[in-house]
Amino acid sequence: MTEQDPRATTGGDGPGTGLRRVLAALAGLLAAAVALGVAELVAALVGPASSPVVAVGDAAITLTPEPVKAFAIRTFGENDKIALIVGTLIVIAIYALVIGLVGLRSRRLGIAGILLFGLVGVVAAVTRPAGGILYGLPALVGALVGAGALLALLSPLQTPAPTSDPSPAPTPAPYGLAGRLRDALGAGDRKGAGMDRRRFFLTSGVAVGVAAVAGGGGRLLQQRFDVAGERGDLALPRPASPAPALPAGADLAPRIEGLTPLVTPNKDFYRVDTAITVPQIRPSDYTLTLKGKFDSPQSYSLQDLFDRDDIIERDITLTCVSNEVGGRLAGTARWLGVPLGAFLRENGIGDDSDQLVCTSSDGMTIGAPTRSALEVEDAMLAFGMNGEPLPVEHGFPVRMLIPGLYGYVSACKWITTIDATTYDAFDAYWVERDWAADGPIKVFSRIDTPAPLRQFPAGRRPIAGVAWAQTRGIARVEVRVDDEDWVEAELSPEVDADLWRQWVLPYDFATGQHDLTVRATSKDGETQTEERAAPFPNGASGWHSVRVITT
Ligand SMILES: Nc1nc2c(c(=O)[nH]1)N[C@H]1C(S)=C(S)[C@@H](COP(=O)(O)O)O[C@H]1N2
Ligand SMILES: [Mo]
Repeated sequence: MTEQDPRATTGGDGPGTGLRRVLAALAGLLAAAVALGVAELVAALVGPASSPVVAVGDAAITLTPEPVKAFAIRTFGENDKIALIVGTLIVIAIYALVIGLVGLRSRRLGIAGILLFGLVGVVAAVTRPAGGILYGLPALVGALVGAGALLALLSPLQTPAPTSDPSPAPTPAPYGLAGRLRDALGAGDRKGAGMDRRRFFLTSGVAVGVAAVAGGGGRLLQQRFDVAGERGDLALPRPASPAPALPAGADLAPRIEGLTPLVTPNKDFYRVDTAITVPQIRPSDYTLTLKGKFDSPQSYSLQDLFDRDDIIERDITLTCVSNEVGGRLAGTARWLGVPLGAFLRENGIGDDSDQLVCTSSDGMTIGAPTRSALEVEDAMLAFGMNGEPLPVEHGFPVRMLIPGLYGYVSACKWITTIDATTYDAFDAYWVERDWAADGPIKVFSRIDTPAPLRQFPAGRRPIAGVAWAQTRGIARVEVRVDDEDWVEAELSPEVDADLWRQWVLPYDFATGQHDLTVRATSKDGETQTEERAAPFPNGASGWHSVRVITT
């Protein structure tokens, strides 16, 4: 901003100088911060999912076209939700700057802008599948307080300061911090500009304080919804049918650096879902409700499920349809739960149901084929994962698992309802977005080591990775280096057809650049196709290849 007499360019109350505009934009930003902070505080009363930032982000996920979503998952991976929140905040910040500028010209328009912003938050929150009318409260209260903050901040920009002292001496002491700030920013541009900078900065300070205390306090209070404590106190039942012991040497990973371990620790297990705030369900509040085509639909508490005498424990590999060739959206765990087929039969499921619509506490719907639920061995309603209650992000307290199907049609987390219905009657969430209604997994293999574009000295080193074809099992994995013949790799001992298998092939690397390619064959004789397909709409296909350089 160039120094000039502000009175030369504005007539006092007009939209004014560059500085006035900068401060007005700042006022918009601060008003938005106050609105969001207050909304977080109110959300602490209503529930974390009612926070407007979360609700808007959540609505954005629902409304975003699949290709954009796929791009986001590709680009940000499991940080996609953080990216979304940051993106939402950036959009809000830009909007807020504009609101401040608009507010300088017309307060009414500025207020309308903030209320519109609140309305978007209200609509997003109220229309969340798990939301009710109360969910609109945080955005509403936030917007009202934010509008007040905008008025309070704009007012000093449009009223001259009371001119008691015509030549303010730069004596810091009596002014305090605000005074010094004013002096620093106001050098050469005196009170006559028609604004009261001192009052603006004081009000700004208050706004920052309110935003920080309400926002920070709100986030803190929202933690009272956390169920980590209850989860920690939960004792899992013992399985009537424990997982078969792993054969000696079942896991090749300790021998081979960079190879995926046979069992994935919970903290490393991939996570894919649409939940920005992870649903928090108290074990004592949990009910699983059956509806639709059952003889006499019932409800079950967590204790009812724990008390059963047919609990199974199984090692199962779970994979995601969004996994790219070479991707890592797959994991293996030891799951504990109720055998699904027995449970459904005992409740008299009708043979006219071909789809189980599973609903989670946050309103997600996952449509699983009834037939697989009944017939696939080891399909279950799981409540234990690697010896612990399900981690909250992985569906606490109960989720479904059906080996051989991608998670989006089988693995409903935070499951609260199973509706025995038909494909004709209902399209579940992903199917509505044109993903395939059927989700059998494809035969898949991946090179874990050497990593792509690694440079290493020529000589012998293992090429290794994992391969899977759940329910069918892996019969063979072959590796090709450059244009040489396919060579069969050594497989880890087969534990169960529902588990992935590790494979390894020691290879003598000559100096130069090499392309390594892998392909797997299932026990029923299907060799992975070379034909590349993107994950949409029914899972990626194609051989995984990596290029390495030896020196
Ligand atoms: N409630 C709910 N369940 C869900 C999803 C979801 O978005 N919401 N995503 C599904 C998808 S696409 C996959 S691949 C698996 C992932 O399970 P994980 O996060 O435990 O690995 O959960 C499935 N269950
Ligand atoms: Mo998935």
